[in-house]
Amino acid sequence: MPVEEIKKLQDEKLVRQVKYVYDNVKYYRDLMDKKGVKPEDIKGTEDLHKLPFLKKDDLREAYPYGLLGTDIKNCVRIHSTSGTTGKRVVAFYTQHDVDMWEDCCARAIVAAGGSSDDVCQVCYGYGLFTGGAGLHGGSHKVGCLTLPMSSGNTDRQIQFMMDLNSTFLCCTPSYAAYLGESLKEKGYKPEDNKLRAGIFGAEPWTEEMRRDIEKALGIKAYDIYGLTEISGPGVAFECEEQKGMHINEDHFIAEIIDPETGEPLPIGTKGELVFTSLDKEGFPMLRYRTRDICVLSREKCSCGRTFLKMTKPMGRSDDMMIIRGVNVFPSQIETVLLKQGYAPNYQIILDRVNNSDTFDINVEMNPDDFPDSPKAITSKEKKLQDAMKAMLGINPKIHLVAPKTIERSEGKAVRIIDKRKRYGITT
Ligand code: DLL
Repeated sequence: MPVEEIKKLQDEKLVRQVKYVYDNVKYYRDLMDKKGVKPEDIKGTEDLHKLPFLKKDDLREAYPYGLLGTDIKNCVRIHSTSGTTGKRVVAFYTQHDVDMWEDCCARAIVAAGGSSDDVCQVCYGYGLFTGGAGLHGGSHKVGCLTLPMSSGNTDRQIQFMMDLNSTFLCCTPSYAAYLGESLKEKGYKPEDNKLRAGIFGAEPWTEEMRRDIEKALGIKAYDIYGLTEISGPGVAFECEEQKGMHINEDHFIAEIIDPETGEPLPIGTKGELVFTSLDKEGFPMLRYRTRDICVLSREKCSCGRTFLKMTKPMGRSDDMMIIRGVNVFPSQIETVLLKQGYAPNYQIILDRVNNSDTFDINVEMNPDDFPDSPKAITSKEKKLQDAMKAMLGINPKIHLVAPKTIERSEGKAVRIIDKRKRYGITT
């Protein structure tokens, strides 16, 4: 579609969607009223900046139903991702929303060269996480033979990949790298598998990692971006050019803002990505601040697609970490520590070993609750680890350390030591 037509479509959809949200979502109507904006003030995309932002904190405040755009009986699905504290983000989908989302994922598969001739192995997690369901739905829409593997069980992944001749692989880039290593360990060469392409996202990865994965698996590796609040994977996807991801602009408007001031920035400037969903019914987000930092570009793409492109996220404007594909906030860790009777004196150490993230948390013991035997310490560590697993969904290694041994900083506490930075991983 020519860019002018995309703009016209967005203008029309935006006007309709703002009215829909104003009429149906009291929480957002209150935000608009507070800012003195009425639906009639929004005549097209040039008026977008007049609308208030939505942030992760709003989602927590409105949890669980406060941002629903329609009666709950019209919704057919939920998915969920981490919140900043105990409350997770819960997103609702009508059948129309699921269809639109699956179309977006289907586009990603087609852009990577997929068709109904392909066997698509989906090893993103199935469940509350959007990765499995999204790529699964997209794969069906394309007509691929879909292998709903979910994550883990590497031996079975490899057996099915080889026996059922998988041609497409959908998983996190770190799991793709791990599969590559595991295949090698089992004595397979890259040319022994039938894989042609992989669609990898949900966590930051680098061009070096892309080359490694392509070499190890003998495939083309494509990036895919998305977030639960806006639907899930497929908000943006890479094409054959493998240089930036096309944003599905018929469904989402992308803006870049200054993360400090909230002011919109021109295309080509680095800043925080903000999305407006144009036709979602269940969980319609207007000007949702993703906290992902990137650059947008309208340069002509050799694939012929006219959709705006985004670079890989280059970092975040908040303290969210992505560990083994799972979003983790330090505030969640603090919530657990306080509930378990610890002071919030802790340090998170992240590293990457054999393409897999390691996640350690050093926690200071309380001076008045100092276990006197190694066995008692181990048992306390285990208890804390279980509580962390319940909150975060992944297992950190807990190390209880003596009181006052974690270095105090004069300014902001240094809570996160991310050694993955040396591999270019920025969140
Ligand atoms: O991670 C959706 C997804 C699933 C995307 C499968 C791609 C593939 P959330 O759990 O809500 O949703 O996490 C969203 O993950 O704001 C980014 O910070 C990060 N992220 C997602 N895709 C990429 C990517 C899914 N390709 C958050 N590169 C987003 C870097 C990514 N970071």
